[in-house]
Amino acid sequence: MSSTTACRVAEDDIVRFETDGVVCLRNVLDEGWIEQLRAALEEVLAAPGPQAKTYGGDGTGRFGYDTFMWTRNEVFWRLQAESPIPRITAGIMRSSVSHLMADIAFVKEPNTPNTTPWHQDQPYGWYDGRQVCSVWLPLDRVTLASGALEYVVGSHLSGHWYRPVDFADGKDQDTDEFVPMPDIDGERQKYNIIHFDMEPGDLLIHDLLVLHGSPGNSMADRRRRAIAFRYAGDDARYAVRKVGPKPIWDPGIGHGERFGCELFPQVWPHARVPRFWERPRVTA
Ligand SMILES: O=C(O)CCC(=O)C(=O)O
Repeated sequence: MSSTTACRVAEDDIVRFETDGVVCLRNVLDEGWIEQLRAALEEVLAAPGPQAKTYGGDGTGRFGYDTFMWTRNEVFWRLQAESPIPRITAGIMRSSVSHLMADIAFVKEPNTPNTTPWHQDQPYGWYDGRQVCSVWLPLDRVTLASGALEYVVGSHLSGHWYRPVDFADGKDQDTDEFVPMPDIDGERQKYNIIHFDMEPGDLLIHDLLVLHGSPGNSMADRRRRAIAFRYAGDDARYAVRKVGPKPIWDPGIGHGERFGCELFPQVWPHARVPRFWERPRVTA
């Protein structure tokens, strides 16, 4: 398996990530990776994990979600061990290491009206620090009509952490930890909103505090399969939040501790991990 671009990240791309909160890298993964990931994703969808969810599905498409797939399916792990992605994330974060925090599938089947509400990722996530990022990797051609991600340019620098939003109803989760989400769709003209049309093999890398969301998939004949990966670098620490998603099992580290444990492994420079997919474990 080879990449079609060099693994090193151009300074211009790092600066774009730092100023806009998002950068699109073109043609990073070759067709071999995409085919393997498509097949692996079908296996995961057919045998959903303990935190899988489905939104919609009442005769109008389906928005499917699953996570920690690398613990069950070796292809998701091999992407970390053999593709250029982990090294790129360390470069983008200007970090000497990259730790994998989670992988997440976001699948919008044809004719899925469900939007992804505007949100930031970090208030949902178990990571504090500024050397953090997400990679979003589509397995189909993506346009706004099929559910491309939209971003509020520079919003990661606002200084605000917004309340996590429930993907099912778009409502803020009530917590005193964060401030309420602004009504971005109600005042779109106030914001600098961008999106990227993408091909399989392209990567979107975003700061975990940038505001983003996506429309439904209005295409009748095209799926919108995407996988996201969260990474943390040198300054990141494990965070236990009052609300929002939790890791798939107890990682065995406490609030404020460094990453690098079995559930949040170091992926750059490469390190060995327990082969969880060979001995599935029972989760709560
Ligand atoms: O694919 C989507 O619609 C949502 C992706 C997303 O919000 C994320 O990766 O943080």
